Amino acid sequence: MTRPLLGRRELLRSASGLVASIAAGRHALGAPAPASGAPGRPMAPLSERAPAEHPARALHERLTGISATPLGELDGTITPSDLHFTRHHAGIPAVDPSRFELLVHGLIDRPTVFRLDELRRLPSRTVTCFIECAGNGLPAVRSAARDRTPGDIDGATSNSEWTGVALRTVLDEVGVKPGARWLLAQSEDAGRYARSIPIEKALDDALLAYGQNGEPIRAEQGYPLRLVLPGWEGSASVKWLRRVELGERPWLTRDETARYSTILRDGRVRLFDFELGPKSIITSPAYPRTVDVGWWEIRGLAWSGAGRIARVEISVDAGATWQDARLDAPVLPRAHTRFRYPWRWDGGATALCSRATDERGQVQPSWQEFSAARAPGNDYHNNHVRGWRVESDGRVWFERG
Ligand SMILES: Nc1nc2c(c(=O)[nH]1)N[C@H]1C(S)=C(S)[C@@H](COP(=O)(O)O)O[C@H]1N2
Ligand SMILES: [Mo]
Repeated sequence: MTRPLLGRRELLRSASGLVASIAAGRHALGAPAPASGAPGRPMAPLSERAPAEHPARALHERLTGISATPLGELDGTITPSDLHFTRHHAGIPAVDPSRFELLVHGLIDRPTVFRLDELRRLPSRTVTCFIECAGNGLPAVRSAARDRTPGDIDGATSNSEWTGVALRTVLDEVGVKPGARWLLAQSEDAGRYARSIPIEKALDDALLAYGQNGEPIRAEQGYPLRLVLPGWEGSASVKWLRRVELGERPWLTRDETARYSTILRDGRVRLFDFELGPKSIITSPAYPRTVDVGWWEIRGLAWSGAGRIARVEISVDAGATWQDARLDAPVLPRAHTRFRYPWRWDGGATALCSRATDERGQVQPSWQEFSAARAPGNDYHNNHVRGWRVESDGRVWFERG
């Protein structure tokens, strides 16, 4: 390696110093070749990605399955809408917005049908939050395969700006009767997907969302209307919403009993285990990229269903010692948070890991702690520390922890 190495302080002082140093190591310095001077192409009503960029979701089972966000190819915190992961159990229904109706009934004073334009007239709000599948990270639990990208491991989480009407506003309109403790949110997809939601969450921050990152929700995300329950397992955020019923007890639908229970090692089962724990993953450097000797910025995402991320620690020596990463502001509650940590690779074999703590003081468990608490084969809400093994030849492999 002929590249000049920067000191840590220099790197921290000057990001452009790093760029200059890398450039100087690889190329002779000189003015860039002049552009041709010919005008570029004209624009179109819709813009496109730069021709050299091809980020894409990995598809697993096309009819009922998951498409995964390519976390290792993205910067910042907002997931581009066409790269938002998708999970569905019965395909993506085509819902005609002009014929759309939301029925609200049950233990309420005024059973009501809302058209989409009526919902859009109600006071609205915008919230940035992640949606994460309860089974996210399942590949890491089920196999020890090392050739996994960040998206392969944890790509069933995405972060968007959602706009809509607070479910509380709609419930105030229809008048909830005393005694209503739960509500059923049902979809109009082919499986009539339905979940029971406690009234406390419905009255707290539940959103009936019609907007995603500034435009109507994508068909795959539940167009024209979905439930968004910030911080809760994605499976409870019912898409293609059709019906809300208020009642005294949960309905125990197939979609909440055949799946989504947490089975503990001591044999007990947690039903309605909604909130997701603190979690993080280093998105770079990560498989399939390689590293060479010198300075790198370790980058990753952290999030928690309990609120804000308070701290992310990084270990560059396989968990022996930990240092705090820098968190990008603003740190939003129940939203992806970007962390960064400068790392100088000296060429030795090691492993990189990240560990998140949320504002409630919950810490991401180790693989040993996590797997000791769970019944074997129970993959839901797995948030144990993930690692990346760095070999002395510069190759980087996923490591479960
Ligand atoms: N109607 C309906 N809503 C649904 C589902 C479904 O199959 N049908 N899947 C759930 C699951 S398991 C998850 S993880 C989230 C995923 O939301 P997304 O596809 O917008 O990422 O939607 C939830 N809402
Ligand atoms: Mo899910």
